[in-house]
Amino acid sequence: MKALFLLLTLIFAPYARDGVSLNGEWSAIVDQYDKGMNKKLFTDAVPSGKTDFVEFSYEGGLKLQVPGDWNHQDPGLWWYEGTIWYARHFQASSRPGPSRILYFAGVSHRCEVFLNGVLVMEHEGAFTPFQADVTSILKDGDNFLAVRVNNNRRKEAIPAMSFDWWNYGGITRDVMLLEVPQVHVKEAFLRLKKGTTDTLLADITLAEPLEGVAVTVSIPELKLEKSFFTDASGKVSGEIRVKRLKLWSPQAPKLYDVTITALADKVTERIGFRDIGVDGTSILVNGNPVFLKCISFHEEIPMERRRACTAEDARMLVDAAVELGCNAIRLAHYPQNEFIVRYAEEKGLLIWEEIPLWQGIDFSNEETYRKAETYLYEMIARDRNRCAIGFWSISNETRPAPDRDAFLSRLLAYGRSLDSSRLFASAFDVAYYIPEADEFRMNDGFAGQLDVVGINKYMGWYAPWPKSAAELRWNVFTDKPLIISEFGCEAKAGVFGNGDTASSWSEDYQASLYRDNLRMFENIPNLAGVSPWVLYDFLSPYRQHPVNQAFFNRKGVLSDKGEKKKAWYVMNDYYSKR
Ligand code: GCB
Repeated sequence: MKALFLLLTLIFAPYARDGVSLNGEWSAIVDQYDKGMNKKLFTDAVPSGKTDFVEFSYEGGLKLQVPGDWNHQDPGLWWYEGTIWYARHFQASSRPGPSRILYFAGVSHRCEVFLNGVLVMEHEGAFTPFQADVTSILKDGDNFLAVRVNNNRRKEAIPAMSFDWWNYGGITRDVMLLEVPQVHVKEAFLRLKKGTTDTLLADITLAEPLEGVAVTVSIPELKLEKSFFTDASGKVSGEIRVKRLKLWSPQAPKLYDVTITALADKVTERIGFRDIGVDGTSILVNGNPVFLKCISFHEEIPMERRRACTAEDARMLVDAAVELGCNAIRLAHYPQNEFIVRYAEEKGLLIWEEIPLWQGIDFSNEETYRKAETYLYEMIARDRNRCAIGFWSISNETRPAPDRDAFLSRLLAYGRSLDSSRLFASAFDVAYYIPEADEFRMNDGFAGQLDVVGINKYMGWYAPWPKSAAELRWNVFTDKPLIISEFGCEAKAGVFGNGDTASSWSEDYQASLYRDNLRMFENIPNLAGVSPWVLYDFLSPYRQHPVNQAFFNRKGVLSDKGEKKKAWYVMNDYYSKR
């Protein structure tokens, strides 16, 4: 069965649209042997006649909250990797006129969506949204929505067979049924024109290819209103001159209400404007050099062992980054939910956002490449109007090889064709100390194509110190801004002493490793920012030490309970002085 309405498109401003939330309690069936298609779990079967019966039934069974991973909702599902069917009824009106768009903000990792027994879409990729126009399938009154969700790891997938975070499954983000005029703003990209401080660029596409339709952009706070007329494909592209525009920056994260009107459609989004670029080895925001005081975190609430999925969760994570003294965050290792991105933008944090192209990717596989393009498209389409995003990162810890180089070069060109207003980056773990040269070097041709190079370097943990930190020199892409995108080590909160012994898992060892690394960073001439790994201890099946880890990667500067480790204070002090 092929999906009927699969569209590689994402509606502009879904959260600002009319519609109903389909969050809440759903019924679920654990389908370990994947029998659900056969058993027609996309219908809400009831026995017909005296001799019929139903085995696989949603009636009286498991209930799961949406949004939310399934793992933390039932002890039996903590380790589950496989298929679970989700289903619910909802009421709708099918009055003629508007289009109905069924929007999923994120399902881990892949799913098929059935409305009233009809397959309306398939999607793969845990961390980006997808949608289908279901106008012709929606019924007046009761509707039955079923989703087959699968979180198996796969060789050709992104990420692939293993990754250092918990393999949460489920409908982990919001589900909405949007109601929009048939001719509506399908896509819009508003941004500051490069090299200017008073000119906006607008690219807007309507859902129908209608020519000559007036599309109006207004920003009431600036008393600005400008109309354009669509071309034969229903698109407008134009420039808007603005007086007294205040630019967004980490110090002053100014956002405006921007309204776009086209025929019966009118939608308002919060949008900010800023320029980001590179000058030699500096990163410039609105022409001013910015040193990234960054931190990474996973989309996880470690105290409750679950995925973060609400606005409140977003505040918890982002506020912790702000308290540490950050002006930037790295959303590791995947696009996190919109609450996180939007709240970080309001707080003035620059964002490094990446697709989960994390180690172990099958670069020789064309199917995998297609998945990477889809991921990149969906990340950029969702977030291109978020001015806080300064960096699109396309990979983490890949090794130079002909198939990898070709894959990433092609992906980078594709990304640049979608957005030329931001910096493209990746994180690498192939910078090494070369004893003969007595310096760190990196031999990776692909990295040279990027605007910003991130280096993950675990000196004192995965790599022993060859000499003292103060003596170590760096010679890595010295013509570009270099970010130390990861460094750190594990420490168990509350364990002290043995500050010179890694296997002590002590806060003292972690703090002294931080001090040494910060000392070494002074010798990186092109250093444009640092991002310790990581904000909170996080769950990962990699982390097996029964006493010290118990499935937590303990590299957090905060423990899984939110306790500040000594390294937190080292970092906070460093950031307060930069
Ligand atoms: C890395 C990865 C990150 C891991 C980290 C670690 O280099 O990018 O995902 O969690 O190391 O703790 O080993």
